Amino acid sequence: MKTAVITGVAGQDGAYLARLLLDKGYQVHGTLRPDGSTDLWRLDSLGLRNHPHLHLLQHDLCSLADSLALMDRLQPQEVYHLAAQSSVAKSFEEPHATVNGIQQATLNLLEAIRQVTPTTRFFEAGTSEIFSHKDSAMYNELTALHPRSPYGLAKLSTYWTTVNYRESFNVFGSVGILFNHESPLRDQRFVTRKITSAAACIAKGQELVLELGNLEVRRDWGFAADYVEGMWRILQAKQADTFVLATQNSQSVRDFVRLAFASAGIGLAFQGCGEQEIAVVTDFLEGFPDLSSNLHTGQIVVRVNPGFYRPLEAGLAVGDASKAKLQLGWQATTKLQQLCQIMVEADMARLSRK
Ligand code: NAP
Ligand code: F7E
Repeated sequence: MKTAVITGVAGQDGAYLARLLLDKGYQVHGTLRPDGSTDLWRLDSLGLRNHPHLHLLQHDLCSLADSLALMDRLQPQEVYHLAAQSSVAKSFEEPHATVNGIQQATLNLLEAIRQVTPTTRFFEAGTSEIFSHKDSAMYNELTALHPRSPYGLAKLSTYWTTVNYRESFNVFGSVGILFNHESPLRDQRFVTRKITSAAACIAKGQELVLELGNLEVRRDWGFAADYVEGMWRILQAKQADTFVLATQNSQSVRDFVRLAFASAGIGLAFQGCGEQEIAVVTDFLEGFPDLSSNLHTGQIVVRVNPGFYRPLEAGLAVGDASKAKLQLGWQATTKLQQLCQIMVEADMARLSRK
């Protein structure tokens, strides 16, 4: 039976990865914040909190001593380092804490592996935010790096730290350059879940206007459950390496809004442009419960709020995951429309349970 550590096990990816590894027969040790403030709702919703092979422990990622002790006690074969302040928007508000926290955590874990368990395989959750996102090219493992947010800057540093420990110290350190991946377990501060939860509330008759920032930006959005499979495959490879995980398709935030509301049975039309843009209800789609008593055609359900604009926007993101397909046999299988449907249905079900 293999032993794995997942840092940030209570996050979106942590929960899905824990389920994957437990299903594969691993003993999983999942780290939580040291102050006991972590909400375990995602582990609960996957029915994992009391799994006999899932062991939760508080861990201070900023302490090298804690990471040394962790490796010494558990002697894990694999470490999946997922814990991070993962919001790009928040990183513009708290650049120092974001950069410092992300850099220290990766360095401490790699140093603990180097000193204590040098054969442990290490996965670093890298990000497409290390790319500039300024042109229309597809981004792959060879693309020049140019982060445009404090979060991207921090992850650029952890990318190079992992590569450096691989090259200098022969640690099996691999990086997944992960494009956006979403799910019903996504926090609502991220735009997809913000949209799907609002679409569900509006369909249920709540009077709400969804306020969003830039509707033009395009993202390569996949399903988190597909991406954790990619993380596991990255650590099963013969050699440590770097892999892009992406769907190879991009859609705009506006497209995502349309798909999400359609998944709730609501047809929309966008009107106006820039800060004046709004979306109104045009019709109710067939195959859904009658929504006409909850909302009416012409009702404004989306408007732009420039307060959600970012100081610097990573405008376009499309990943080229052909290396992962060729070498790992991995590809994203869930289409965006399917993903929207999964997320909206989960949000509707949550509202029905309240
Ligand atoms: P997430 O849902 O925000 O989960 C992050 C986890 O890290 C949470 O459990 C959080 O704990 C924990 N954490 C945050 N700051 C911490 C700290 N200072 N000390 C200890 N724990 C801390 O993020 P995710 O979507 O699962 O992403 C997993 C990893 O992949 C992250 O490193 C992220 O940067 C990276 N990534 C994600 C995406 C994506 O689209 N999802 C794309 C590229 C890269 P609390 O629950 O207590 O806050
Ligand atoms: O924004 C735009 C916003 O916050 C997506 C993280 O997992 O993926 C994620 O970072 C886009 C941005 O994710 C709103 O300007 C418009 O262009 O959902 P997001 P993100 O910044 O792409 C990367 C790959 C990671 O590594 C990160 O960890 O949507 N947008 N209006 C909005 N975004 C938010 N949050 N809220 C809005 O109202």
